[in-house]
Amino acid sequence: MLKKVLSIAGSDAGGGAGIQADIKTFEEYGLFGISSITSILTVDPSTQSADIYPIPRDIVEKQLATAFSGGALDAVKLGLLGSLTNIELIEDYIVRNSQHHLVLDPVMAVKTNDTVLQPEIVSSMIKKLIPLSDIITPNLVETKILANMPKIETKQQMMTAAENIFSLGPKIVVIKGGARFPGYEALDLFFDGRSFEFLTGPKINSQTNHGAGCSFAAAITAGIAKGLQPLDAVKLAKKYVTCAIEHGLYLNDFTGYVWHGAFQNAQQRMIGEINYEN
Ligand code: PXL
Repeated sequence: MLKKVLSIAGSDAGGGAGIQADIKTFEEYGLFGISSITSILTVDPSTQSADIYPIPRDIVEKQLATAFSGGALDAVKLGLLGSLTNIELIEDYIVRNSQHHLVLDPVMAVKTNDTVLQPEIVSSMIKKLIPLSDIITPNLVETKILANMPKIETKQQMMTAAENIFSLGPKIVVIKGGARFPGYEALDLFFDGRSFEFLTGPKINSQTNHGAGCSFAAAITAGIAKGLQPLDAVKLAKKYVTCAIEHGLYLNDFTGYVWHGAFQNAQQRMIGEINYEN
């Protein structure tokens, strides 16, 4: 049966990250994607600085009521949350619907500028949402903040960070070291409280990586919805996102997006005939 997966996140006006990345990824995995938009993120074409416009509370609430109107979903992914009131609403809907299969991508910064966009929401996320999450997927910037560590440059530091974040209450920690981690490989770490598993992949010589973090977490969520074991979901997500980076595209001279259609050979859909009679 077709499974339903919800993304509660920001809308990326450029189309490659956020809600757009999530819905495209869910579709590629053969799932029905649903969205609750918490905020809209725009990037100024001349300065490349990002602005976040939170969606008013009552509109977020109405979206959540719509999305959860049939009860719990097969999986839910959380991304950019936008405001403190959004966090409270989301916690309420997750708890009231006994929603499991919750993947939290603790978005704090975007690639255009690595400064934390909304510091006030970090402590609320730690208190209210991290303990509810099955999998949390911080990137290196977010990992340093959540683990309270000034730098993460070695595998040992990454493991210590995973333990620190695990102690905040999620069932599984996946650190997206990715291409930012020093060395020749794109290195991620999976930790379920018992054992550590490093996932390695090639560092791709491509700048088309905007949206990679969102798409990786969305693919993990999709894998979980499909019934994969968490580690298998993470391994498949890494293949999916590596392919999406390799086949990315430029929105403009500065922003190179991952392409979500690459893993399932969407090229064939672009050139194929559409049968209007079906
Ligand atoms: O990749 C982080 C991110 C999350 N959410 C939204 C974004 C971005 C990056 O651009 O636009 C909405």
